Amino acid sequence: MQTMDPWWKSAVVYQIYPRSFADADGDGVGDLRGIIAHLDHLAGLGVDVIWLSPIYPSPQDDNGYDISDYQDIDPLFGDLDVFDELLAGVHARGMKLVMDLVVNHSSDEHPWFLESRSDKASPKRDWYWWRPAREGMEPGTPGAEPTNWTAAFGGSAWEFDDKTGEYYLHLFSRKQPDLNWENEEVRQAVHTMMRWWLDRGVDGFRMDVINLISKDTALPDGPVAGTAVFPESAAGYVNGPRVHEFLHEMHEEVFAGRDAVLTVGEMPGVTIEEAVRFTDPRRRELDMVFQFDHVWADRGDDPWQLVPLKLTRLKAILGRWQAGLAEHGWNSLYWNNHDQPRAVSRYGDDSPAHRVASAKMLGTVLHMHRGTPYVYQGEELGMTNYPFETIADFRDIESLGQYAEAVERDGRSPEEVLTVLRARGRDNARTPMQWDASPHAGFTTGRPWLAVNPNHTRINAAAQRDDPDSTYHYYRRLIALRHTEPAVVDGDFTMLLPHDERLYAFTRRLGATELLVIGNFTGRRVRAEIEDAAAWSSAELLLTNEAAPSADLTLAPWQAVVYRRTVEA
Ligand code: TEU
Repeated sequence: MQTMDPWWKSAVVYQIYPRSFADADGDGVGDLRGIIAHLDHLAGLGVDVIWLSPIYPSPQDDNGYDISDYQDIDPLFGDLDVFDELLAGVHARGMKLVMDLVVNHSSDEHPWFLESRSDKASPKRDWYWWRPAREGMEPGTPGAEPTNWTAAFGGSAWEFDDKTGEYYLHLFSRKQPDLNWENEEVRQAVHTMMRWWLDRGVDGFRMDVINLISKDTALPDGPVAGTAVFPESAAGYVNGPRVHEFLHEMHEEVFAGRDAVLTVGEMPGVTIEEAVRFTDPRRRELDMVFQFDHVWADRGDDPWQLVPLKLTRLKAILGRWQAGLAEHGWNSLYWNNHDQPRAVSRYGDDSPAHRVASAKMLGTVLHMHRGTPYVYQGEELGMTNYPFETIADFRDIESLGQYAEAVERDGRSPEEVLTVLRARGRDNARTPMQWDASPHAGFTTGRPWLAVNPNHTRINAAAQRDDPDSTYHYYRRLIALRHTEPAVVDGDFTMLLPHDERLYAFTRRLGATELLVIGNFTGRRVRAEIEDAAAWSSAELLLTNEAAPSADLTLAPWQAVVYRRTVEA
């Protein structure tokens, strides 16, 4: 069937975290030549788009999410010539390349901020958020910050600057001052920079925390979050008053006439209603957004308490997003990224008995939803969380900041805090890619910046490429299914068994084609009590990670099945 769909509806995106992907020059940090050397791994997997986490010049306070020059490459990763080579290599293999756009904030070492900070009368003063101390308070003393907002990595979101006696706003680290999007010159500078990258040949942008760019200019105090964990409903800057206007303007200024690009906005705290507005094509803002509801579903009121994730909760959340964006807009689908623990360790079972089956099951369930799936590097190998022992094993500014606050300031026990960081910390996703069984997993010949997971001797790309039953080859088939079966792309979504704590089941329907997808989220055999079970069990089995189920649709531990049948139109 011929559809008018944009190309990215049938695409699969692969996220590379360059620092941890492959190191070609032996300094222990991944680089662009390392990526070039492994492009065939990605082409072989069949992905359509590669998204690169930031590679721009940066003091690396937050691993590149603090940018000091938007139009160059950090020497750590290469230079613009190597970048052009990478881009050509990606395009030659029929794939596209999407850059990370981090413009809610810059680095405090960006020339814009240096100028802004230098003088209250600087022409760039207003490019950032400068404010005096709270009225009647002594500048620089505790409680004198202009608002009670907390930064995502700990402490106040306001940093006092001696030089001019005022505070600047930073929703993340103090080395990531927030840009002032109210200022038209800021917006124009960002648009110009974006056009420069598109003219160079890049195929789109993943936009970092883009729903935080519009602040309520009254800067009201917010509900006190009380912790370093990003406050979900923070007043004043989440989905702020002008965010739609700014993104529409960006669309007109940057993307008009460039139909082949992909735009995806990362949006902590976005609601379904807002997401529809951001992604309804008639509004000309973004193609899709990353929402956080499902990755925050195991977060309690007390951030140092691990809340077990109920499958019914996960299904309710993702089912709501499927229904909410069914008519207008489009979903991004992801289990993990560079900020989240490894999917198989969080939602599956990473023990030797069940790791492979549960990794494949998770991939199946995610990719069969309606939306554009994102694969995070190593997910296609079933890579797991890392066995962190002490806080000294972590490098992430967020984990270190949270630990300092919880243990040193609030007096929590180190073990209590470490238990949560082991399960949820961002460094789980950032350990080096496991290419082979050699020392340092083939990631580097030097000393890796973050330890390689000791399980790389068992879990690595080389072994999986040679094994047709591997997670890697299963992902290949899964990705191919999206490219060949239109119902995966365009079919309606209907959730089944919403109250079942063991099975994730749904159908997809397009014209006369109906797909049934079931994932067993347990290590036990479970019978799927769905209508038509017997009929379905004799339908065409498009994909499964285990032997075909019996006629009563009893699934093996962590089994996934995708059936297809033709129904009366
Ligand atoms: O993340 C924004 C965000 O809200 C979370 O994913 C964040 O990591 C949070 O602290 C999780 O607990 C984006 C980037 O993906 C992240 O790597 C950056 O650190 C952050 O923005 C700042 O640029």
